[in-house]
Amino acid sequence: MMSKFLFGSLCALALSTSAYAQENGDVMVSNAIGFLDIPYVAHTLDLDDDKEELTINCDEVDCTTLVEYVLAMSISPTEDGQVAEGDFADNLQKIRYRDGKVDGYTSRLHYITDWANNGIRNGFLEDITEKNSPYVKKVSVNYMSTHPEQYRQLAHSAENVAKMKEIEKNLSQGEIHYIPMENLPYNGLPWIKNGDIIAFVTNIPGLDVAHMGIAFYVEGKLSLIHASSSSKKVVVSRVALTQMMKSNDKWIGIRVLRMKK
Ligand code: 2YP
Repeated sequence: MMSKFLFGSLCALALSTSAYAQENGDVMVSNAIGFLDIPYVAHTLDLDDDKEELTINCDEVDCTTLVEYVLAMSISPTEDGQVAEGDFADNLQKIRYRDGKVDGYTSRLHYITDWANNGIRNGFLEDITEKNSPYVKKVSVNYMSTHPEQYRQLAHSAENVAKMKEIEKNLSQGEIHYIPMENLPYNGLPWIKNGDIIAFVTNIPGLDVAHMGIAFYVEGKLSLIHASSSSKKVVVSRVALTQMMKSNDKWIGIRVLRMKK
């Protein structure tokens, strides 16, 4: 497995602390808390535009890489309080790449619909929303192929753009269950648990999800541990999730995914 280990100090530390929590959700929350105050840095996976490799950089995260590192730590087996580096990397590769295979830029799961489908197909995620919400939304994604200038590996590669178009076409056949913002009570819903993965469904044309984080109840209200581009670091949201959503007109609802071990 070709991989670039930027195995920051934090990965190592977090790998040694995740064992003490019991429930899956607790493991997710305890690993996420280990990232608090870590700087928000976008595009940490796009440093090298001609070689796609597994990159591990727990010292600079965006909303998606934070969730990926926390999930990879949480589904990895532990032995007397330690998660083995190799297991972490193997699981991260399964989470980030289609069926765990690194095969160029487009094998990375860029759209969260693709990322979620992959996790469900490979048995480490379940879609909790599907079981609890009747609201569905058609998937319609073309953001990356229509904004290639925003992606280094697309801006200069007609081949990659063509591959992304194919992926977008396949993803746009489906629909997803979600909870519209107006149906999400202030304190959350009883079936959303600590440690669940929250994906913010968006009305941005051609995009499915615009942000991600980890559910965390603070004094009984559903909040979020997330890599915040406005706070420029990983934080626990100061306000409830519903309040966060009211302040962003690009977010129209949420999907809830749960890790399965
Ligand atoms: C993803 O964006 C990228 C992946 O290419 C990248 O932009 C897209 C469709 N995918 O590998 C991954 C990790 O860097 O990020 C995320 C982005 O959220 C940012 C990172 C954030 O809020 O911190 C995922 O897609 C999750 O929500 C969207 C959002 N992208 C855009 O809004 C264009």
